[in-house]
Amino acid sequence: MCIFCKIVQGEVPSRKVYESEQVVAFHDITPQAPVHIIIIPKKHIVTMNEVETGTDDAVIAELFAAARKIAQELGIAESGYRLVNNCNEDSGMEVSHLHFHLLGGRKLGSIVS
Ligand code: IU
Repeated sequence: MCIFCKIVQGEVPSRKVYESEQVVAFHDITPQAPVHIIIIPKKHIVTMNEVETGTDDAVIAELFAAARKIAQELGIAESGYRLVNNCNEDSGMEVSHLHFHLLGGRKLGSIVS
């Protein structure tokens, strides 16, 4: 089982900020900004490439809805934030379970490096 699936199952501890039937969000263990939240589907989808149009539409929509809600709750909706998805090797993806990084709480630098 992958590390994020273990977080979903509660086998690995995490600081959750959001949970529903299909989605979990938690504080990143190595935050890159004052707010750094990881938002994931509970279903093990490996990357964006494996998202199935139709089947996964509802869960993908909920990932975005969760990001909006968390941004509001953590007070970064108006100041601004970035939602990042890494896919495969060139992006630097480390955990092979679809996830979005919600980053904010400071002025963010270049989107690429
Ligand atoms: P990436 O997009 O796969 O590179 O990002 C994975 C992120 O997951 C990274 O920022 C890690 O710090 C974070 N993370 C975590 O929050 N908890 C964990 O147990 C593990 C990674 I492993």
